[in-house]
Amino acid sequence: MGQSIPVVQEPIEQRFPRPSVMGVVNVTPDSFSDGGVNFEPQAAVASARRMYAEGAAIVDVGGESTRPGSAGVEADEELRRVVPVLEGLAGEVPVSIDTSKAEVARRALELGAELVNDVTALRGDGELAGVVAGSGAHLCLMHMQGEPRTMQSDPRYEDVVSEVAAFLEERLAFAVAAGVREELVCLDPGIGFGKTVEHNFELLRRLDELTALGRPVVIGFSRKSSLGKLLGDPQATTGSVAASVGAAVAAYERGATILRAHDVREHVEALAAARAALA
Ligand code: HH2
Repeated sequence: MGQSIPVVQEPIEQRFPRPSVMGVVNVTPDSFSDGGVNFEPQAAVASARRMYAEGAAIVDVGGESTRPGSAGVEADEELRRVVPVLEGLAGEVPVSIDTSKAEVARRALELGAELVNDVTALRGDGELAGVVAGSGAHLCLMHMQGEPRTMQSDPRYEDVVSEVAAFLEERLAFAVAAGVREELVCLDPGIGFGKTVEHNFELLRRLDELTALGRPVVIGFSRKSSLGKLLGDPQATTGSVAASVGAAVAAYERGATILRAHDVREHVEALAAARAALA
């Protein structure tokens, strides 16, 4: 397999002005809110093109669900899912690859992906840090307590915000020590990854403690079950579009830079209004 050509990327702050929307395209049969919708490559490519036309700054393509309870897929299967989509978007739509696997990231970067979004924050695959550093790509480091199979069984923290902040600070230092330029890294508290409804909202309420780490913050509250639970359904597995938009606007006002969302048009429009009010 060939090497991806290192490109000189702009710092995250320049490439993704506040607020920027990251569209979500899950090429999976089982993602928690859009599973199956974009499983066919043509459908995924069409969704990604639409999201870009609707104002997404980048589209996050993933071939493995990390929903609560999921077991994960092998690299071969993940590649089989995402490669046709990346080929269909190459040179046309800016792409981020949602993966924890070095092999998948390497291929995606060869096909033009500009950001690696790793929900394990470089803890999952020992080779991923080197792949990202060597490519000069942007990197998103996300917090998760436990692993997807069990993470929602009984998440506990002494103080969720300071623990997430300490974790992200440590993973940022790890990435930089591995050769990733700090200005290319953004940080994500991992809404719903080993967290209760209260933990998730505490993270939004005290988002300034995460922006204080000095890196742009990504928030992915879109359609997450905490929103459905907040609105009164204790068994909810998803949340509404309206609640997602509300959470994204609140996150933006509290300092988030990139909002990861399935319903791009609604988020872009709401954030444009919020931005005008804040400017
Ligand atoms: N959430 C999901 C997946 N990847 N990456 C970042 N950086 N932040 C997030 O909050 C985040 C993420 C889960 O959502 P989704 O992709 O819609 O579902 P699934 O993991 O079931 O495919």
